[in-house]
Amino acid sequence: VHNGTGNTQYNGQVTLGTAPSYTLTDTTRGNHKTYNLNRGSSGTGTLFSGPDDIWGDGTPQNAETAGADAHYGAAETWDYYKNVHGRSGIRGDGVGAYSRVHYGNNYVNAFWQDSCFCMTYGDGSGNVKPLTSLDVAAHEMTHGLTSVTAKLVYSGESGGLNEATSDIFAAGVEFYSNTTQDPGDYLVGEKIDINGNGTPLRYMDKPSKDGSSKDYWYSGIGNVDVHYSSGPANHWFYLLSEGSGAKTVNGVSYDSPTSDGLPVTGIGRDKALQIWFKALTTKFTSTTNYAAARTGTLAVASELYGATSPEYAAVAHAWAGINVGA
Ligand code: ASN
Ligand code: ZN
Repeated sequence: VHNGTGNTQYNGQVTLGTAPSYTLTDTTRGNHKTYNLNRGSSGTGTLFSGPDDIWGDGTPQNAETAGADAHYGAAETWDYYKNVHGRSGIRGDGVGAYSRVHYGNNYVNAFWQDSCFCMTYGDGSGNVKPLTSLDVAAHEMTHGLTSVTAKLVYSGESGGLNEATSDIFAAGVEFYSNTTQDPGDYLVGEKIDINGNGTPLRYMDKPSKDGSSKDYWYSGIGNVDVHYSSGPANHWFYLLSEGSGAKTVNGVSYDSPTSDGLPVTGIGRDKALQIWFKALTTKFTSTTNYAAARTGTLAVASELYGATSPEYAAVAHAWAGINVGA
């Protein structure tokens, strides 16, 4: 075991797993490694290595900085799943994945691939920052989790639920990590300035604030891009966690509506995350749609808290609030 110092762009100074002397290899988290593609777009490039065990300087001009952020994001996501949900690694087998940074030129995205069991980050372009923020890392790594558990097909309603799963646990990881530089929130990608005006990529309290995502389920929602059909499920998670109406959390103001105008009382984020995790890993299948997600989460709420519990009622009310079910 060896730990070095990362000077990240998004989370300040952090501790990174850096064994053996010295590479970005996290021996306490399944040997998760972080590679430098150096603008390439295939293979692994080179494993980050260096003589001083100090990684990056907090600026994107230093090539190690993105490596430090990605390595940290993978570590926090690993710790979240292990400590909050009792799952060791994406497959639950204690084995790490790997990360690749500096993918291509001016690439404004990040992605997970089942084929390499790895995640990859672009550097952004113009004023768009590197895609290595914590919530983006957790989002991508969670695609790995979904693909080895529910295997939600990445199109139609199941695709929207797949995307929402990544956004939901991205929020979970960000609240778990909760650094002063990047406190937990119900926004996705707020650090990378992908729109160039300081707004996040997605909002969970009222998804339509991004201009494209849907707030509520409707019969044709399976026809929109999965990053927009995720909206109702993200909204469900927010309603279940925090309840409807206006609320400020960690300094961010939210105002969450419901499709029927009826109020929803939240049960807290921790319970909402437990419910979604158990539904994902024990109820959902590749073809789960919104109606089936409602059924699955209600079954989980019944198992965890009982069918007459306030938690069960809140799950039902949150689904009703996004126009799913009775
Ligand atoms: N960053 C995107 C995502 O994880 C890449 C994609 O469209 N799959 O959703
Ligand atoms: Zn995604």
